[in-house]
Amino acid sequence: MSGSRRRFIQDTAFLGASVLGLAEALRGNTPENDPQTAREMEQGRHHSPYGRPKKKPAPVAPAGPDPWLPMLTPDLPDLPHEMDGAVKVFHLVAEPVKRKIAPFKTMDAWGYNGTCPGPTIQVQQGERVRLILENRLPESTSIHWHGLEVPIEQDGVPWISQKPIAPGEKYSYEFTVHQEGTFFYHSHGAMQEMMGMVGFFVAHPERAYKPRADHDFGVILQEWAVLPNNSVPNTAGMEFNWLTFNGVSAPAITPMIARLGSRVRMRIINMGMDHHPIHLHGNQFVLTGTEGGRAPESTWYPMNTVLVGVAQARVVEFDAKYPGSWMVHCHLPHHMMNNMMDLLRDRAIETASSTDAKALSQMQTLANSVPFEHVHHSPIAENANSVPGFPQDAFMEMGMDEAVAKPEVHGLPPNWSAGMMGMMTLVRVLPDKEYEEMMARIKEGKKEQTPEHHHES
Ligand SMILES: [Cu+2]
Repeated sequence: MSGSRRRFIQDTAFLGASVLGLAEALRGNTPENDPQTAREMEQGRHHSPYGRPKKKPAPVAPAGPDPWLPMLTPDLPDLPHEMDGAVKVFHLVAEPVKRKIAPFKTMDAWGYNGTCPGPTIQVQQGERVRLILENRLPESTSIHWHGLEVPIEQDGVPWISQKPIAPGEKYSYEFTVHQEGTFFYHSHGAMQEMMGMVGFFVAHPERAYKPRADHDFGVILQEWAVLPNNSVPNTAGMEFNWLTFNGVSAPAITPMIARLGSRVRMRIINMGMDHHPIHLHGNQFVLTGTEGGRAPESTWYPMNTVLVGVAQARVVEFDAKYPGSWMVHCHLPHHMMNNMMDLLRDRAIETASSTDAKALSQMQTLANSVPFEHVHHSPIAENANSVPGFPQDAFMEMGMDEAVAKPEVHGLPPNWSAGMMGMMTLVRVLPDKEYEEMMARIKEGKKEQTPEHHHES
């Protein structure tokens, strides 16, 4: 870069900072009473519109990073860590995993540390991390830190930045997280990705985002092609019949619980073959971040459907002003169903000849294999079979409240589960008293539960 060009860029940066400084002064937010700005000034990163300050600003105690609000990933655990000096050390185990995605469907997927997707990693901007990967898969693997700016030798691409990690081997990644935002970790093998090898890597900001959120939830979008009577996803298939949030299909997905009047953040990441328009009922949200970090507030505008493309992260926030159990779901019609292929099979062969009795017996057959006693579906007309196009949604909905019961669904109306399939969950906005009761119920429920653990070996 030529000297004059560099100077031009410096001057431009100077001008930008000056305008910013002026705006701050006009708002009464002078650099002197803003500790962060004062510190920046001390470090020479901030330029006053009136030149350098005459007297040095009063020394500011080195403020530590802000405390952060942990993100909750429904139906997935967090990955614990230990400290080695100032380094946060995480242990990841890549391995085959049995994942129960619905009361009547368990998949043989691949994941990390007994879950699929893998456990959530949470760190704070500025921290140094060491991530030790043990490969218990029958083939080589590696981990890519999606969106993180790491040295090339930490990038996790086999043969380009490292040797593949052979079965039985361990490999250590180490880097400093200088960014904030919503990132992923995932295998860099395409088929391994489709077997489920992905997880959240959240870097909380050194300085808290404004406005602060009271709840922070994470959702991983995945899709699976599982042929009838199979448990292993067809990773080359494009006909997806199981759609999951955090590795579970509705109605088995655990609802998100928020306090009325709070600010709710949702981080959604997508590891699949399709883009998913994620829609929130009854509220507007703003897009506050992407896979690249926080978006400036000047870019926020109201919306209620956010398209989460493959490999993208979308972070939205809203004020929970309205009590109720509000749906959050992918709006692609075929992504609001479970095991679509199987259910459509009969109808494809016998168009418009399904009877109520036949449908009930089919549903009961399935119900018998899972722990619930009754099947419920919406009423149909007496002449239903004489109407071209019938059935459409009839017989697709199946209540299974008992099979998916958990504290977070307490108080939902009977047969609530019949209306929920595929990529679909609820944000339950509860007034103070109900919220407190719910939290107590969840705490109690956690105590009763024996931890679910599915190690293959
Ligand atoms: Cu979708």
